[in-house]
Amino acid sequence: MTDSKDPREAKLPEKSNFSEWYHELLKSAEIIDVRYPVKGMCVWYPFGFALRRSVYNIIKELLDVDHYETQFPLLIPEQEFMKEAEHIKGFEDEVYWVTHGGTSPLDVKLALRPTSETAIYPMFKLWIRSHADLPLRVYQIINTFRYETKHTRPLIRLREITSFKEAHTAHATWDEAAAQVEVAVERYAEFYRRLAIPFLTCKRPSWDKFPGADYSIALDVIMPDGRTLQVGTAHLLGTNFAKTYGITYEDAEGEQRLVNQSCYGISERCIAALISVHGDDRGLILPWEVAPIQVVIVPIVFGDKAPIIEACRALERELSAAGIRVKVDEGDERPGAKFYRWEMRGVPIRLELGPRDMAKGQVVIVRRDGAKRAVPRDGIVEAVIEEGHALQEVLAKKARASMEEHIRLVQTVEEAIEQVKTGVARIRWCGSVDCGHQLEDLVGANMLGEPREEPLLPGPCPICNASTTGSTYMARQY
Ligand code: P5A
Ligand code: ZN
Repeated sequence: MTDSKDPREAKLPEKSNFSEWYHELLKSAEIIDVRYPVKGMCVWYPFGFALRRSVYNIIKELLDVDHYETQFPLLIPEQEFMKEAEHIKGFEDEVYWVTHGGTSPLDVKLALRPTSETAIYPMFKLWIRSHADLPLRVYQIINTFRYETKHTRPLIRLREITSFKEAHTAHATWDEAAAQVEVAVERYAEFYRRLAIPFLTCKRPSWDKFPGADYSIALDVIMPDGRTLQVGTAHLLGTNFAKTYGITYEDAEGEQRLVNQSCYGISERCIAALISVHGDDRGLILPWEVAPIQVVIVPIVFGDKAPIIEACRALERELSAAGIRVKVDEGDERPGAKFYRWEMRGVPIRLELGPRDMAKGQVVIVRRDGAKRAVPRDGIVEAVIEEGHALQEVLAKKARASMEEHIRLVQTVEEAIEQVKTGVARIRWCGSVDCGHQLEDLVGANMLGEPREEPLLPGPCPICNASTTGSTYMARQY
């Protein structure tokens, strides 16, 4: 699939060398091909796309309960795009414009959606008539385009976001829209729990909220180098867009009222987080639920090949019948080369079967984190599923421990400067915009916002000295 290069020759840098490890792994594990000749635009390898599919199936499953899936056009007419002032300010430098049809200039310039509020809300105006139409919840999984000027990175900062899952909702009241934001955060939390990825949840400071929102809640994952990756956001839009687009409903008393809205989004950054949080020096480690291949069977051949291969195929049939995504590697390479290849791709479980195992009526089961045991051939399906779920636990625990190691409560700006070199600092903050900006400047890191968990005892804001229980996370962000 890659160049004709033997995968054994591609040496994965150690994970402690995170950036190089990440880029090499995307290639060696066949997730993303970065050689497409447009900056910030990448190609999914089939294996990467299979992973994307299983990950996005979880999001769909979580949203399909009470959202409608839909699809809106990629192009947005200039006059619609230009209606909401805050929104335009936030996005105008990032928009690609279509200006021509063939050689003729277009009468109306068309924006390539950087996100779809301005495509969807004019239609919401047509769809929503009365309180009976509310709440309305839709989502789509589509590509969006942002002319990012910061350094682009595969899966992390793209100019074509290929897998933008955006949800948009409309409600009768502000409180209901705010409650929907909480529901969104909880669905995303569940999504990341299923990927065994721990995260921080913060309300972003006012200067970092989504353009056009009243407030924004973000989920951040701490990457192995201590920088954070924003892997999802939920925004309370209130009536800001409803006013601009005239989205009203008739209430029970026959009055026309503005709807209150929320929106929330996730991109392929969730795959970047999955790869980065769980992977090791040997490659990917994929949680059982999302691994495109869950089990690989490697025949250990001594002497007569045929009976071993036949036994491996029987094993494959049995596992496959139980709904497990399994594959026998019948290739001619030595087992070591096969181990290497499937470890790189993060296959959660490897089964080894040789003549000696057959004689003993057993199979050797090796989990991707290294745990190894022999199990009776008869109970193999149960054992495999048990180990698959055990791996999930191991990954979740390891990831949580690593996240906690990366967070430290600090008292002073100096300590914060030290801490953000390798992780996330939690520091007191009185909540004033002025102190916030000064903290960002002095520490040289971004403010993620107020942690939602346990508040602190009162102490001085490091900038203005006012006593406060308020605090914020600070980190260098991707
Ligand atoms: C919410 C969905 C929005 O666009 N409108 C509809 C709202 N929010 S957002 O925060 O701007 O984007 C949602 C999430 O998308 C990821 N993201 C990106 N991923 C890859 N490359 C990019 N250039 C990029 N920009 C944003 C982030 O995870 C963000 O939280
Ligand atoms: Zn202060």
